[in-house]
Amino acid sequence: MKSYEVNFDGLVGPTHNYGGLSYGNVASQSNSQQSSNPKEAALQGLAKMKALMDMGFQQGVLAPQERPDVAALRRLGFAGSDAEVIQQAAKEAMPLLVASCSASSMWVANAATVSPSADTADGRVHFTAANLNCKYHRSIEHPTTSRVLAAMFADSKHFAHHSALPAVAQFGDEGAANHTRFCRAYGEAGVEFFVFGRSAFDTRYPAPQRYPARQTLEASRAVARLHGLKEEGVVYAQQNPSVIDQGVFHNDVIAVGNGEVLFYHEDAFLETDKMLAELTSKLAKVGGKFQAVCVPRSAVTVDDAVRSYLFNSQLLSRADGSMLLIVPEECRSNERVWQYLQSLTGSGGVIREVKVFDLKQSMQNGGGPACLRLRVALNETELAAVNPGVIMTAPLYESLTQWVERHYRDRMTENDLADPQLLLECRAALDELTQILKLGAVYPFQIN
Ligand code: SUG
Repeated sequence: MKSYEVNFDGLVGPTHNYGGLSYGNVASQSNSQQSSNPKEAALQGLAKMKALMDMGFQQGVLAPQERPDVAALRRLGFAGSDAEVIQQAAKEAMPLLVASCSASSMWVANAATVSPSADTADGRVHFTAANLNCKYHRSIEHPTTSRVLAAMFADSKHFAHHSALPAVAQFGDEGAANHTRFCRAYGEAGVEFFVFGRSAFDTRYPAPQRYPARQTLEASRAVARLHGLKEEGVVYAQQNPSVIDQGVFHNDVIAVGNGEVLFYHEDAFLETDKMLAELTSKLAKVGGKFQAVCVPRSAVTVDDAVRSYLFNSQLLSRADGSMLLIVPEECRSNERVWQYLQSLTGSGGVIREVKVFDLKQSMQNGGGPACLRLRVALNETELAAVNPGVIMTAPLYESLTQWVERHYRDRMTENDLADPQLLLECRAALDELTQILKLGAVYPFQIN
């Protein structure tokens, strides 16, 4: 049976703004308070989805969330009408209003961890929503994420959904940003690679000193258990704490894998040789030939990687077996990175082509091409069971583009977030979106 990797991209929500909310994420911190352009952000994301679809890849779309999250503000004690809740928060606790307005759900690599049916004990595709509990503004995403995923992958014969892990730092889980899967073909059993930043219970593991390690080993193990993965089909590795301290807040900022290939920076992991040997032998047991493409620090420094997001690229398999790298514009403007990419594609290795996309609006908050997509490997039958409303087509691209043009503002600052009118605009837009994507009622304002 045919199988595919389907990339579901997060549609940027109408409140996209630079809130400076993510300590440890250099771009988020350094662009704090700048004015943003939600319309441009959404159109940049849609252009990438359309381009990948036009190249023949399977592409889907994941809806944004209801923001401002008035219900979350009410849980923090703000009361009155919706407008009063927003105004009171703006007056008394602006950072909380900003957090409740974040469009951070666009980075759907953090929405969930997904295990394809070929790896799981019950032969279904498993999803665990990420609790994202390291940052308040992200910790409020998972209830809606779960409803949206359930509306997209509704058929329980093929799809199993797990709610987020316990909402404590010891089970900090950031989803697919710290998870990659190696395989010979998407429909065959593979090796799932979980990368953690620290252990919550075992003090023998080192931890970063400056910035938080968002993913714990215990969370990764829990997800593997929930999904029914076999020990011989899983590899755990620890992120090098020193790269976390240099701004690598997720592993997908320093490594990306696809098929039999891991593309990574020399400094990305601890005990790299042991990890590579385990990946090689476990992939060999399912008939695959693991291939490591290591970028030496002499060619690209960790700082270059963090600034350019070279590794936050999408590594895609082409029909002839070679691979294509989708990188952000920032890679082209970094001379060393661009030079490295030229030598990589010219070297006769598996990665043959690089395509550049302008995703500046998202990049300025630390989200590159790979952050914007959730990969779901599906066989033909499973793909046919996905809600067809969320699969990208030329007409869907047209209607989403027009929807953005109709509803989005082209400038957003803190003052705009304090405007109660924004809430009404967003709800009107999202209500229409759920009809376009045929999701049913998924937002708090639609179900309460
Ligand atoms: O969690 N930025 C996100 C970026 C997530 C990128 N995702 C992956 N690497 N997969 C984060 O730090 C910034 C929001 C703000 O500051 O307004 C933010 O949440």
